[in-house]
Amino acid sequence: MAYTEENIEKYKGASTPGGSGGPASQGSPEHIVHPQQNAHRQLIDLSGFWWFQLDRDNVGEKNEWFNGLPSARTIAVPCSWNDLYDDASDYLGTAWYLRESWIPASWKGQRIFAYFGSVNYAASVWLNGQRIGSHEGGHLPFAYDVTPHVVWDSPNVLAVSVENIQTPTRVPPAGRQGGPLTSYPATAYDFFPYAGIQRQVMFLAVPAVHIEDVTVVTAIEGVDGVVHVQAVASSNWNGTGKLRLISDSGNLESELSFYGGHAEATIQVAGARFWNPATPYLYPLHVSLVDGNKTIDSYSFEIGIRTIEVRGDQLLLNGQPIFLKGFGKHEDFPVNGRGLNIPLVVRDGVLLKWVGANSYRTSHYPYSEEAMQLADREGFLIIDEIPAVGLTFHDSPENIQKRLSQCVVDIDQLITRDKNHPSVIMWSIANEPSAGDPLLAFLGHADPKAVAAGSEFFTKVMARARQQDSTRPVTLVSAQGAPAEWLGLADVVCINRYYGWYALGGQLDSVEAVLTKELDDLHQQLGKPIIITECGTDTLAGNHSVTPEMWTEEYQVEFLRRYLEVIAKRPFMAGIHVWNFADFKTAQTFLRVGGMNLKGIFTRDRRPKMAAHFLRSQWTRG
Ligand code: GCB
Repeated sequence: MAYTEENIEKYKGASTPGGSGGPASQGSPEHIVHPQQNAHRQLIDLSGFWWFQLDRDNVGEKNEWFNGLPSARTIAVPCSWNDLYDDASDYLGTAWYLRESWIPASWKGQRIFAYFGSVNYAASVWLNGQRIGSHEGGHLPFAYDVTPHVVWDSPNVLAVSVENIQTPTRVPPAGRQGGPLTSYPATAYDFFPYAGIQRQVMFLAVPAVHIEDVTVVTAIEGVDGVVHVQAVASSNWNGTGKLRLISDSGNLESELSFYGGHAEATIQVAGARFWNPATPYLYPLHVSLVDGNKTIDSYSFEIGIRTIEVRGDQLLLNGQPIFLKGFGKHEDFPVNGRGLNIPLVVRDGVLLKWVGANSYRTSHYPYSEEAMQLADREGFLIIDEIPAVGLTFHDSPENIQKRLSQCVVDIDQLITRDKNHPSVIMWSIANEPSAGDPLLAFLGHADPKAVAAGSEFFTKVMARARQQDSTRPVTLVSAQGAPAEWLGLADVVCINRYYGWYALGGQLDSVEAVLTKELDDLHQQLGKPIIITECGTDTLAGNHSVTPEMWTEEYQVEFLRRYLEVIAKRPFMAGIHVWNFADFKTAQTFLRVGGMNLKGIFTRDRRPKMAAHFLRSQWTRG
């Protein structure tokens, strides 16, 4: 069978297991594996200058700005718009992006996708004046099959309208409006609402019948590794394929027989090298589709053979207890904002190693795929989080239901994107939801109705996560005062604690007793591993005192010393993530000097505070 331009017609509208339906399913994104260039796949990276215009009056669509912007400025992609233009810095609304690109004639006969790594928050896409579709939710990739809309004799005009209004039905939801605690811009979370096309945009060409998805699950049998692979080919493909894993002792191969687009195979790796933070060994894996004796598509990536599980009150990596040393982080840097910053991904990896960390959480949204690839290579253990920060349960059931639907979409898309990364050891379905009024909930006065609504909500999202991936623990990161019902739903209990800062500020001598009691009670009650996923103090670099005082570098060190001491004595503690790896930008409030959260152990430009040296002394010992 030949896969020519004519044949593509046949596949239009074919229902495929990855949820795609070919160009007929216009409007809904299609699943596509992470873009790569090889003998069968091509890509055009559209990073660089685009045209840009704010649409304060929402007239762009009516005035067909998708064909050309009336008063365009230059913008960089990928990048957040906020730090580039002063009039866009606090902007919450719609903005338009547009650029032209030739698509080579050699791509005729293939399926062509427009791919977006992350657009925050809602995106609508036009190609050559045709509306292609819309996507909601920042931080996760989406792609459209644009094959029928491509033009070959002139440049293609790609336009994207991006909109980042904070509303109660989105994830994260809008924050408190009005009153002394309102931030500017008003958000429900403590990081800056950076927006725009924040990761790469690409045109991709893949064969008409192509590899649509691959899922790898690994197991350990004694000294051997077991690699189970499920592959999905588009268009309900019936045919054959090949699996090849490159090992020290040569290539390990297996045939794939596709039936209705599905195939699976298992490869045994004798005397395998298991992936772990000290030796993050990766095996190249090649998947291909074969028609007769011709390879029609191939896809390659690296895998790690490892297991992760919770047994009793222990978190086990490859059957051995593991302790997470690391941080909550942010994707945040001056000028780029939350835009993909590959040099920063590498530099942060170097600093994480330097300080002796083996782990971080993608607080409070999925990070770039480059960050995940680096974590695989460097051996970082990742708690991978959807953007569900600041969920509330005291508004209408309709609002709660809409947020639930978005969380389910987010967890599906996150697991689809990150399931093959050995570095990802846990899914986090939320950060600090509040059971009623956040301040009252923090003080332990939860609203019982909100607690019940939250339990129902989290049970559903967790069930979805476990259904999509039964190989990793699922967690929910809780604030101080969170109801025990919520903590009990997680496989690993993840708690954020600020004794010595938001509570008991300045009173470090009281921290040990309070923290000890709380951890021991929680352990007794739940019998699960516990991780402190946040603890920290705002610290102005260069601010010092003889005895530890709040905001000084000495205070940050002493605070961390107390936490490490309490945790070291408790074998059920599975880790500590200091808040935060680096100072980061947030909205303006009276709580945040210069619009910055200063809890970093590094400054925003990655200079170490005393606490970084202290942690290094603790985490690189023996
Ligand atoms: C938290 C939040 C985090 C904040 C942090 C803080 O509990 O999870 O997003 O940035 O506290 O510094 O207040």
